[in-house]
Amino acid sequence: MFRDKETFKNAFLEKMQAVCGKCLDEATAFDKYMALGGMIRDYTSRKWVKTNARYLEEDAKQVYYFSLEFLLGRLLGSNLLNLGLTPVCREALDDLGIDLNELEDAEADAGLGNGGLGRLAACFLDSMASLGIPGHGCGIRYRYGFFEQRIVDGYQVELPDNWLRDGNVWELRKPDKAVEVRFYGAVREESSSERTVFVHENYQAVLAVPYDTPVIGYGNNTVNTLRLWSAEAVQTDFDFSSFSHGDYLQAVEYKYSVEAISQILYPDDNHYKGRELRLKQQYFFVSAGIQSIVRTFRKKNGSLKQLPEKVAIHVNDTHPVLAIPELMRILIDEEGIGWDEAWEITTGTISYTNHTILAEAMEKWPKDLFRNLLPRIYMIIHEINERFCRELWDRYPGDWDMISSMAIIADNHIKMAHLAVAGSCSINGVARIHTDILKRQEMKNFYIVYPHKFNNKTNGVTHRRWLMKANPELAGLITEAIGPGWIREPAELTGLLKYSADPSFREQAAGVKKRNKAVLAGMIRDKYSFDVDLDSIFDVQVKRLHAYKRQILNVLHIMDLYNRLLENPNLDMAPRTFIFGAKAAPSYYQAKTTIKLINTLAHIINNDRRVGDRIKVVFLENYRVSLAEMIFPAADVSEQISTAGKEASGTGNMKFMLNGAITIGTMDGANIEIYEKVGPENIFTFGLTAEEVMDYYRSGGYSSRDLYENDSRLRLTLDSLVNGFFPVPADEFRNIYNSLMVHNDEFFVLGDFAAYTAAQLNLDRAFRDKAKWLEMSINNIAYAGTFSSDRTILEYAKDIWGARQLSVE
Ligand code: N85
Repeated sequence: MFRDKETFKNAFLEKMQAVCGKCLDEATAFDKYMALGGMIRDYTSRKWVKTNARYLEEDAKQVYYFSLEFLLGRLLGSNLLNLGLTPVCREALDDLGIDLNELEDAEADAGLGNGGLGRLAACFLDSMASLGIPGHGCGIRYRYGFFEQRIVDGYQVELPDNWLRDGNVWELRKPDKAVEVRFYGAVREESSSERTVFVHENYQAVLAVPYDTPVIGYGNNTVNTLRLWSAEAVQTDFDFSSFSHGDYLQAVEYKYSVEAISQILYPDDNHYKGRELRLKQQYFFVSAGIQSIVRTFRKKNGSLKQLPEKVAIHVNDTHPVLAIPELMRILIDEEGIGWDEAWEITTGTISYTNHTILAEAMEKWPKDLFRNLLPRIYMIIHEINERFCRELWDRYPGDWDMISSMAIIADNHIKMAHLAVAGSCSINGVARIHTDILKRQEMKNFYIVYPHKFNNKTNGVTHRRWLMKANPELAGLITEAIGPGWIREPAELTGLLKYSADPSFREQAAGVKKRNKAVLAGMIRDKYSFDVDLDSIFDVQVKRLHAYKRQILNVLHIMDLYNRLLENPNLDMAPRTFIFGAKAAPSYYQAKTTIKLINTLAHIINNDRRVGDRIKVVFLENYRVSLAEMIFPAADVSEQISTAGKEASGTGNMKFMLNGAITIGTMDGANIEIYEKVGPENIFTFGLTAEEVMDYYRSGGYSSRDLYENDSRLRLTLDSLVNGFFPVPADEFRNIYNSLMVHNDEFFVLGDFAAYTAAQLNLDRAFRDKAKWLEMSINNIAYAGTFSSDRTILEYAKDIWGARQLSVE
């Protein structure tokens, strides 16, 4: 259709007029983006309809990935890539004097997620479509995405992310597919001789309206669906009957309280807060999603008994776990199925992924709050718990400790992870060490009772967005060397191994890296008005700000290096540019102080002529998907320095590796599997192991004070947090100092300091051996194929979902 440049140009100009009512001369970059996006969406719609028709005709098993977060980023570039239209589009626009990159930059990021969990969901959508797996996303269409971060005087300031302000070309509103979701009220039981019927009364009804976004597969005609739900008042305008009764305010209040449900994304990462609105969000999209699945299923199939054969529902962490009681409710109350059969259908359909073992992220809802908001769902969970505990009692009579540790309702709370394991057919962790910790510690008793449910699915990232789109020059170089096979079979990247010793290939790879560094450096110059050295090590830590991720360890190393440089201006070292990007949860005080600390340190170092250009520190404002796409290709070093045992997997580590950066990291999460793939000669590992960390937690014996007393370098750096070294109010960084020194350093920053600085020295030496460094870098790319989300999704499809690949003509 758009295979040649002329047709593309004409179609674009026509769309331009139709969408914007303007000719090219008057159009802004955003107008042009909207026209191009609209054109691509129209082009996609035929494939979309065909894909759905094919799924129906084949009666193929459908996968629904339920997630409270989908961190998509921008869609124009990846849609063009997957449709194979990038070259023709670029040429056509060039002819018209338009720069495609500028149009891509006009698109707002869809930032409907916090971090790893939300981005994983987005990578999975891309892989499901690209592999031809009938898999769809289900979530919330937040009016405001993840906040925009500004740095003012070194502090984080949050601004609302009004991403829908100028419209969204990719979505289609489907009012005819709207469903009703019910909150509050009471349940009346009506018993007849045959059965008891439960009637939900005096509820508040909310209309869930779906917006569908196409998820385009790579070169395969498959277009799956991401369905995001928006909350609306049941009567679209004010309720005039109550208005006429003088209840004007009540009508307005109702409308706003309903719309609040899909208004904002909670900005908490790995931290749970028991807010009623969040519970409303969870039930809202889960109920809407399940109702819509059942409705679609019913059109084609008679009995819901076959649901597990035809549908797999996956819940991304515990946030959508109400899918379990909601499906039970529909089967029992609306379909008249008995409990046992309903339970078999439900547990056969639903599977669950755990993403964290941090205690503060474990969701548990106060019983009273829950029962008030969702009375019928509460009854069902109560019954699930009764039966579950009875079953445990039968198997482990008298073992109260075991049973109470596993109960779904205990201490006046509903424990969502327990409900998830009891009500699903599969529970998986996201990297080998994480799954092992789940089995051995966090979910030990559940593993004893249901060993067959537990399995590991090591995370992955889509190599299409994170290599082909983000780093087209490197992708081109790889294809030149080993052919294009790796694009469909990323494991074939190992073909690069024989090029890692090839001087000419190394030179070319070095050239690509340098040009990518120049692009990032150009952005830094434009935005922050200072220069960074392109020959310096670009040492990058980009991720959410969290104590367990230990940005502080990185900071202490920089402070120590700075001290050493001042002591010895001739210190033999490669110049370094330390780059940070991180958002802190708005209410996470210590995380916000850490941002101020990084910025204050950057200010001191970057303005100190004594260190000259040997070290620079940059904090990149507003870290997000589109910025990440500029950062990973330019990185030399990937900082993955969490306390061992705390980072479930990490996925940034994989994006860095895919772009030839070398990891300095702890034996944590997927770092371990990266280490096993690349071998000790291609990675810098250091620090306590997860076992050693556990031993300290169990048996004590850790003293940060002793480490401080015995290490003069460490003393020097730590003291400068509180001795007036920084030009800030006296106690500005006291809480950081106290967490390390007074509260005995929960995350073992001091304990790993010596090992970390030693690893950094090794890294510095390796970097200065250019040939060796390039060899390491190329080896990392070569081994990155395993960490493509295509590998991950094929494992989910085979082991958990029983879903098959299906080609669309
Ligand atoms: N987990 C993660 O991103 N978690 C959340 O975003 C999250 C938890 C949570 C709890 C990451 C309550 C409220 C909101 C919440 C892990 O930290 C990574 O190691 N948001 C892992 O790579 C990633 O999930 C993908 O599995």
